Amino acid sequence: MSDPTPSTSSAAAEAAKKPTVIITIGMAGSGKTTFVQRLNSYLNTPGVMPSSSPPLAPPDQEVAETAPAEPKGKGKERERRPPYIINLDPAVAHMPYEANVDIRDTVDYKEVMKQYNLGPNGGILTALNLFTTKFDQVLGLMEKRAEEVDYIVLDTPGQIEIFTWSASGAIITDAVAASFPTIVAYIIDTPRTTAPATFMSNMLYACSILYKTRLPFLLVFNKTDVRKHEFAIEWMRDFEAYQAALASGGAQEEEGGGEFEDRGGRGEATYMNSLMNSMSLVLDEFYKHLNAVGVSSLTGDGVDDFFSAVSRAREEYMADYLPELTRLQDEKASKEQARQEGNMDKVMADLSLDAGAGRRRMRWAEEEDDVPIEEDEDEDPGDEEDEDEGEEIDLSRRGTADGIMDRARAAGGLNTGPASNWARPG
Ligand SMILES: Nc1nc2c(ncn2[C@@H]2O[C@H](COP(=O)(O)OP(=O)(O)OP(=O)(O)O)[C@@H](O)[C@H]2O)c(=O)[nH]1
Ligand SMILES: [Mg+2]
Repeated sequence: MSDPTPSTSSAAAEAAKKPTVIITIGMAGSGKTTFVQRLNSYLNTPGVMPSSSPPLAPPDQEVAETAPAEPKGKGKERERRPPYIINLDPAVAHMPYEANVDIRDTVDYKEVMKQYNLGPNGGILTALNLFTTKFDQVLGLMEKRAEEVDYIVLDTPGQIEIFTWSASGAIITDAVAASFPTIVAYIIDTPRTTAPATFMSNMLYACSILYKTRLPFLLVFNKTDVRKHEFAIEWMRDFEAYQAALASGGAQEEEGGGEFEDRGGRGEATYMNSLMNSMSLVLDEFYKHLNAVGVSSLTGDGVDDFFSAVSRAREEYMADYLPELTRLQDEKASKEQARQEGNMDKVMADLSLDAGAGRRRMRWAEEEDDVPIEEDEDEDPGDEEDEDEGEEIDLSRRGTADGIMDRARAAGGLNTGPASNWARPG
């Protein structure tokens, strides 16, 4: 990380006063909406917020390096305050919380489907795109409420790719992250990720979102009331444990297996197994940068841990993301300034050229009875081959106005009537 510059420290001071934005992302049915409702009910219940003690992170993670002793900018014993909730899912049928901003109030995705002749996913995507065109207003509302809330929570559409791989998702994420300390909470359906292959595809997705957004990232293993998430923590901590589970095929047998069948049979080295083996080695590095918590959105178990992890992720935003953002903004501003100065230089150069050309034209005009001449069209008036294009021009014979007029007349481009008046170039 670079040394703090004045703009970095002023941006940090500004950001320290702002609420934390939590963007919930996850596969369809992972429990995003229920999770948002759980956060809502937790923050609406009188009590104090937990401190930023280490959450259930993979044990080999060097927590001390990324976690400062206490969160800055906010008191240690913070009272809970109701969050500000934004629903970005136009297709949600039942919403257990009352959103402060609801995309459904702005766009009706079923109407969008009809008007644009789209299927459900296309309709949701287009509805989100339409809403994004107004997102500056949402940002304005968030800024307005910034003093009164500690958390702004975003619920995203069911189909994960609608938010994570669409232009509107990127615009919303970048806009929010540029204005507020922002973290991504990646919700995982724990009981449905017990198969090593499903676990891996979920982790790959998480990895792609982490590297795309570069925001502080929290893995939230949801539905721990149904299945504890310890197995996942162990797989993240120890790739050999993951590979052993893969080899035994044990996890795939639970709850009907995952999305991928172990087609080679128990323990047999299939292509899928060898791919998963390699991926587990690749993802080992990725896991080191992650915080993971187990939560039950149904019972509320683990929500304290989640908020502790959020405090730490906020610090991460301030320490890593914000200086980088400020640096990029400064870089962009100085590039823009350089571009404008370059344009100005070009304009000045053009002006001086024009001034020179103007003087030259004036001289010629005096010599040639005030008839302006284009250099490459001027030839000897007496020459038979005058009309041929591309012939060499003898400037020394540039001569009388008559000659010029003859040539122009011969070329058929000159109105030689009494009112003839050539437009002057430049
Ligand atoms: N047992 C259990 N069920 C949960 C939990 N969280 C969510 N569910 C259930 O999981 C289902 C899906 O939950 P939602 O909150 O709608 O999931 P979502 O990710 O918002 O779904 P989409 O927006 O449609 O993708 C519902 O039946 C919830 O009741 C949990 O912690 N425990
Ligand atoms: Mg939902």
